[in-house]
Amino acid sequence: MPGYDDDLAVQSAKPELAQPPLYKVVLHNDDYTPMEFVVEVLQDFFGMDSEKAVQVMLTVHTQGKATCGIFTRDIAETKSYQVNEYARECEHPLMCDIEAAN
Ligand code: TYC
Repeated sequence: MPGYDDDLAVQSAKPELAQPPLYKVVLHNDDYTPMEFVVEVLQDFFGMDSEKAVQVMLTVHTQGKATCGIFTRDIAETKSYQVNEYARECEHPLMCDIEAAN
């Protein structure tokens, strides 16, 4: 079959691409940030619908922290930075950071 050997050669020469390391963006509880503000942050920065945002906010409130999303390092760092900047701008002590996911 014309091209058959060539296709095989291309396939077996294809290098395995390593997956990039992933990082969790983690939100921490505090006693002062209003629940509504946290829900707004989860919707605006992590694209959650209101039901999911309330669920994650309540997990942080009751468990102390929760994961908001899992991203490559650059994106996780940027999200965490933007959340912290926005919280400070609004004068809330809300804290976001990142943790290795794997
Ligand atoms: N514990 C806060 C309160 O009772 C609510 C809160 C939830 C704060 C999640 C931070 O990441 C947080 N108002």
